[in-house]
Amino acid sequence: MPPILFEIKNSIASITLNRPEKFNAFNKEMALALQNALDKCEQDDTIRCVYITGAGKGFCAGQDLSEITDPEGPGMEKILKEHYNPIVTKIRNLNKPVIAAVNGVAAGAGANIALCCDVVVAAQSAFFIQAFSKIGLIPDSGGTFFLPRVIGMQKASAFMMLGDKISAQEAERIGMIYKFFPDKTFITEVEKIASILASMPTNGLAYTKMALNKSMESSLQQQLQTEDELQQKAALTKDFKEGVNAFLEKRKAKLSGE
Ligand code: LHQ
Repeated sequence: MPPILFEIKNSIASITLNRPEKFNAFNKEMALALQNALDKCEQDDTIRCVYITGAGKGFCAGQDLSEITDPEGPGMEKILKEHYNPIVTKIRNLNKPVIAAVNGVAAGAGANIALCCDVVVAAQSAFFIQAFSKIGLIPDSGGTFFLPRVIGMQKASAFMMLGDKISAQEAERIGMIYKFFPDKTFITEVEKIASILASMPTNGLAYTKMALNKSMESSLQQQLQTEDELQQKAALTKDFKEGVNAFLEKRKAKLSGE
């Protein structure tokens, strides 16, 4: 069974983590295959939105713990450097929106990879766990960067220390995710959001993402400068011209993503 399923339809790439018998826990093969799929998304200009989901009941249970004790395994010193850090970096640098479609449990690195995506949605029965503390590890995959910024230091540190199970409903309430949807309609709702994003000004969204990336570590003056630079670039896109003309001519804009 391939560790990742990859499909492109109507300008949307879907990436499915595919180790359902292990709740899609990451081993080396799956981590490298996900990196490869993200590279394809970056390189293929026909793709205008990406979503990541899980096969079967879970989204992703984090690191496959049996790989850690495997003498033939990659070894602790390589796992972050070569597996998770490049995944998080590729998602944040991808020049199109990435949706995390959390269909079931998201634990450990699985939770934090979901939380670094641009739009995080979850099925009602899904839940999130910062599972690291239970096995004596620290949260990784960008969790200590994103989670306190998204929900504040207090809840982030409590979740990370206690390893609470956070329901999709609670995650939406505290602003950890964008929305949750009933299980039955979940994939339809994900595809609706993906097709809206795929029909929007792709370059403009990429510049928005760059500005938000910088915002995490900038002063106000630096951020105003970044907005100025990126707005100049956005104003050079075909979609900006078309968007303004369509508004003035009172017609629907034909946005090509260019
Ligand atoms: C699993 C796993 C799993 C293997 C479920 N591995 N089989 C970075 C640096 C370097 C090293 C370490 O890691 C990291 C990053 C990390 O991600 S650390 C955190 C690793 N993840 C965890 O500690 C989560 C462990 N899993 C769980 O706590 C539970 O399985 C969850 C809450 C995900 C689901 O609970 P249940 O719904 O009760 O399902 P289950 O426990 O029965 O799991 C279903 C199957 O999946 C089961 O297999 P089996 O053959 O018994 O049916 C589990 O063994 C397997 N599985 N997670 N991480």
